[in-house]
Amino acid sequence: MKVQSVTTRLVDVPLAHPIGTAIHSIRSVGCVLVEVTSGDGVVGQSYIFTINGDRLKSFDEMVRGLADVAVIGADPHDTAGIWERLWSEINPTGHKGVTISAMSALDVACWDLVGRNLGLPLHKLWGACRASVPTYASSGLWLSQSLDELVAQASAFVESGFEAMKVRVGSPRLSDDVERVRAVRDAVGSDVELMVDANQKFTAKQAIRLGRALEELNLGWFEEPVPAYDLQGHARVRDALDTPIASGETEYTRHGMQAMLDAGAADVLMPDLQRIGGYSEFRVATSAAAAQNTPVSSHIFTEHSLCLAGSLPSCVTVEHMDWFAPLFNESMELVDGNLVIPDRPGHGFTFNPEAVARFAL
Ligand code: SMN
Ligand code: MG
Repeated sequence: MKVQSVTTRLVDVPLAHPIGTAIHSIRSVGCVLVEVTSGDGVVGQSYIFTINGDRLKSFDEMVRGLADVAVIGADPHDTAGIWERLWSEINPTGHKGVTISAMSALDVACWDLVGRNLGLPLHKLWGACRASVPTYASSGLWLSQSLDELVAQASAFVESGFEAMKVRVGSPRLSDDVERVRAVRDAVGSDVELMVDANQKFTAKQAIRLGRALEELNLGWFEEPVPAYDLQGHARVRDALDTPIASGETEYTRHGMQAMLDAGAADVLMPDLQRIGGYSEFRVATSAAAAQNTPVSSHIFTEHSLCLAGSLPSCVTVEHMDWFAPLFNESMELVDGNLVIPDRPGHGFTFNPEAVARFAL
């Protein structure tokens, strides 16, 4: 089997409401949708995105350029060979950023094609370990929301079946963050798992101070307390608190994850499918983390991360983000606070042509 074509389409999917974290203002997610088609007409799909569609064309250009180098004409089952060829190709440009995102898109689409060609869900192809995975609500509880909005949304998440959720912190005043997280804890009760995400806002000292003030609220984790590059700062915060530290969404490839492991930066690593380098590299990085008894939790890309969670025992939870759901024919299924790993071939999600046309750029 050979890949005959790789096509891309650009879309911009608006969020229901503009939202803000400590470092982002997000109105929409601009996506490069990628379709890899074999000579006999089997298709694999993937996407990568930029916030508000900023500089999306550079991602498109990189996907198409790298597809020419190593995917068109290749056997799509040769995912490891394609990955190695591209890793070598991007050496002069760099092993982080747009290059890796484009490699991720190609890797995920090739794997989807392989699964669909064999008629197997990817978690079964890789060796399944579970039929569903714990998740936490993440499409909400933003820093840009008022206290009343936070409380209402937290209650709505519980009503819709979530048993865990994440609150963004990073307010200018520490006391405001504490008040906001406490209000959510009071609204949902002690049985719901609560996490916080500072999106790299703090210095290590500030993060320790906030982490201590939040310790009594029994958080599942404190995410990205300090800038992503500050691995020593992560480790200092981690040593100072009982609350687990989660981080890694901003890191690239096995090498980024290994640096975090070496620094003792986090209790939970959070590979992001686009930044880690696709399914192949996500699986490598997760194995390295598991060897150091460090679990992972996938960052956004919920639909496309379910097959990973279904085949990686050390993936303890997946982040539930609904931003990309309008693009797909299939919906994610929440049962008893867990997301069902789809038993459809490939990753199990296909682009809805009407939605793609509606959001086309
Ligand atoms: C986040 C996700 C996606 C875009 C911006 C911020 C956040 C998270 O850090 O982990 O959900
Ligand atoms: Mg985060």
